[in-house]
Amino acid sequence: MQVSPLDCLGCGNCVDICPMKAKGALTMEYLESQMHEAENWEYALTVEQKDLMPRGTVKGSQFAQPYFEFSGACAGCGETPYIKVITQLYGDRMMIANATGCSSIWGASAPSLPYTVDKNGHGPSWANSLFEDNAEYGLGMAVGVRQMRTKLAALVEELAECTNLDNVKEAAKAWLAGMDDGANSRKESDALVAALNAQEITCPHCKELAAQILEKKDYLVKKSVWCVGGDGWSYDIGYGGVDHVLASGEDVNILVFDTEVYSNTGGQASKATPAAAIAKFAASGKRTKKKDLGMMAATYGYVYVAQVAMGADKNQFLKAVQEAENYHGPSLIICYAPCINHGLRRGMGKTQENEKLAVECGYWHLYRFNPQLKAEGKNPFTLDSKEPKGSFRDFLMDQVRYTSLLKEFPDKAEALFEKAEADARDRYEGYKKRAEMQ
Ligand SMILES: Cc1ncc(C[n+]2csc(CCOP(=O)(O)OP(=O)(O)O)c2C)c(N)n1
Repeated sequence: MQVSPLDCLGCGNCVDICPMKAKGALTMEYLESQMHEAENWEYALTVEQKDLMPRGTVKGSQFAQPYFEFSGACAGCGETPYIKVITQLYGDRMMIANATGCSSIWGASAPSLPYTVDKNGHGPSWANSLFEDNAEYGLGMAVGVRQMRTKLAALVEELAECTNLDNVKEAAKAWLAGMDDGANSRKESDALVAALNAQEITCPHCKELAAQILEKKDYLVKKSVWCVGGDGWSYDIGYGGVDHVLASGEDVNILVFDTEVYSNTGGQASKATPAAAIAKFAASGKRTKKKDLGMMAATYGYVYVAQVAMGADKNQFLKAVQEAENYHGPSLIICYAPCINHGLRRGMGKTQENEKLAVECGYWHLYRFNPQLKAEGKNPFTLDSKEPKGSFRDFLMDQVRYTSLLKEFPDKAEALFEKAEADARDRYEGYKKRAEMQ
């Protein structure tokens, strides 16, 4: 692992949460004194990347190449770390539909794009669509890919039956058996392409089939389709589309960066804004409860749902991402994302810690709803948050979006703070009951 000092935004989160912090493994230093690290960075780019540990683990994922680098996000942004890790797991076969919002801006800071490729030229495909139809845009990608792969499967099956070349037959059968297995489909696709290219196929029918398969070879690899965006998109303006895609049953992953406001346009209230928070259009503090998007989606029963906060529990986040991706149906992952709009008193170098505190005091909850467990006769709902401890009020008082309520509307503040805490407690109690159901 190597840091690129010339690209570092200087937020300091890495130092703040480094497990070897006490030993001084990472420290913040002035750039001028770190130019040797820039040389090390150049060298690191020449070293072949290898999976030193299983990629699905917190440590192992960090040895994998990110397909997302040097974004145009604010220093300490709570959104970008989530997508960076997801690209480390699936970047070489990801397709991303991005709703307009901060994520479409840091995701395409023209003229440079943070989504990148590996030495084979593989990387995520990315495009931005409208606020009001981004989930449908991603669904279109998934349906298009499904059509292409269904056609490919028919061609490969026909080839496997017709050919009398053993290695072509074997490669075709292996691909068919594992075509929906994301982790192995690259290997089997490469093997099939190599077999088709290496062999002198003489049978005219097989020749024709091989040509058609090679023409569509980009679709041999199982794709990982992601619709991403903020809470303004998913809870509000694009909600109809999100709901439609979740209901469709298609293999699409929806990732929500929940900053609890419309961040990119300056912090307007959304249905994800909790009671008492000050936001535009809620200048005297939001009066109503935060919408529980996750539980609404869970009512379908066949949608994978998770609520995560990387800074609180990296393992739970990674587990949720892998369960969602492996689930051959719709998935929704809601990520808590601290933002400059929150006015964190301790600064944007503490956003990861802020996620941890949010979960500890019961402001944000971690859970997973996995329909596959239901099929096994188990409770599909797992509550990953512990019983809240620590002061909910202290958590609020560390953020300008709440303290400004106290300053500007002292007569209303107390009741709204109490409501915010009661709302969060209510959610937690509901989750607890759900988790205890047999
Ligand atoms: C239909 C529509 N209304 C308004 C806008 C203007 N707009 C662009 S980005 C944005 C805010 C996005 O907020 P959110 O989805 O929460 O994402 P964040 O910026 O917080 O990541 C708005 C209102 C738009 N693009 N489309």
